[in-house]
Amino acid sequence: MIKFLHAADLHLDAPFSALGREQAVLRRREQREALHRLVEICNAERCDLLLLSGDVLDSGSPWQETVDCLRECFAACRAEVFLAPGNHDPFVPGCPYDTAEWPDHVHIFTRNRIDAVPLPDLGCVVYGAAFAAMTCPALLEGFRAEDPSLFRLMVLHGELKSHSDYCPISEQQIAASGLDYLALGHVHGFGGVRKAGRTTYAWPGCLMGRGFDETGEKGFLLGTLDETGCRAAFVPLRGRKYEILRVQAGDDAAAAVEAALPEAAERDIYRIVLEGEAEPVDVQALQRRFAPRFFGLTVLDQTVPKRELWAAASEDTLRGLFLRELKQRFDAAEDEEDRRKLAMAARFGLAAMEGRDCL
Ligand SMILES: [Mn+2]
Repeated sequence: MIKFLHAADLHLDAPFSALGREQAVLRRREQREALHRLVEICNAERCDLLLLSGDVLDSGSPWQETVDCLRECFAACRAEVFLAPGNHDPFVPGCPYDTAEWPDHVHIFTRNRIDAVPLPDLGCVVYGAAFAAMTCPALLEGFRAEDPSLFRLMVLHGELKSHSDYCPISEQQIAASGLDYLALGHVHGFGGVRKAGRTTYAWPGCLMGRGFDETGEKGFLLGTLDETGCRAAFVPLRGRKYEILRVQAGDDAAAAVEAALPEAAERDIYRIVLEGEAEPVDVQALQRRFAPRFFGLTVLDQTVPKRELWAAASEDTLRGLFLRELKQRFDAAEDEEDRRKLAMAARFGLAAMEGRDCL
């Protein structure tokens, strides 16, 4: 049996430009820590292979301490390490993959054609290729792994599209590949463990969120390969998350936010979007009040001014007639609860007549 850990799109040394300078420095350090954790897990799980499907570095000119960290982590990894450079970290002369010294059990693909690294002791062969520039042609086209006596894996950066500058891949190519497992990178959201023909394939998504287009839990895949087939499952890394929280601001935005706050978000980076018809919102005050509850917080005001509910009651229209009818009942209502229901009926009715969402 072969056991593998598959991760991609670490984007080490990403600029994190949406955060302040100190927080961006901290986030970059956390990225390196995430790499350490990944290798610790790989060792603890006794994986045979660490498969890294590109964009491990965010650019071709990372900080030296990041290259050192990568080398140390790889040196500490007891699995055979395979790295297929992607569009952010293509293998070009002079890049860190080219110039740094890597331990013998680290295999970095260097060409934009598929190469094979047989590992007879493990009974497997690992194929892979590199982006040799920011773009890459369709490398899987026409590929077929032939040796039935070995488990066949591939590490590749690319996307499932018919036309793309980023190594376009089709399900037909995957099904015809003869591979047992195809470890892909480039797509930043985990899209499930999939199958084409008898080949299992997956994008684990990026290892850490870097912005509000990368929300939710991030992680990697742990998998096994044996005579009965390939099994793989997503494992969250439990790093900081990016989340977007939408709140109906209403009459008291602070109270509405308070009520909508998640249990524990001190580690996470949130965007709170205030919505709906509301009293004017003091964004600065909300920002000051709630910022300490998060690692990072941005409050956005997307509310619309509250309408005077009965303003159109005097109109000689269906809307006017509807509002006059409800207003009479509202004025005659005995208690607050009835008045609340009648006001809500008026809001819903107005929204329906004007083709708006009711909130
Ligand atoms: Mn990427």
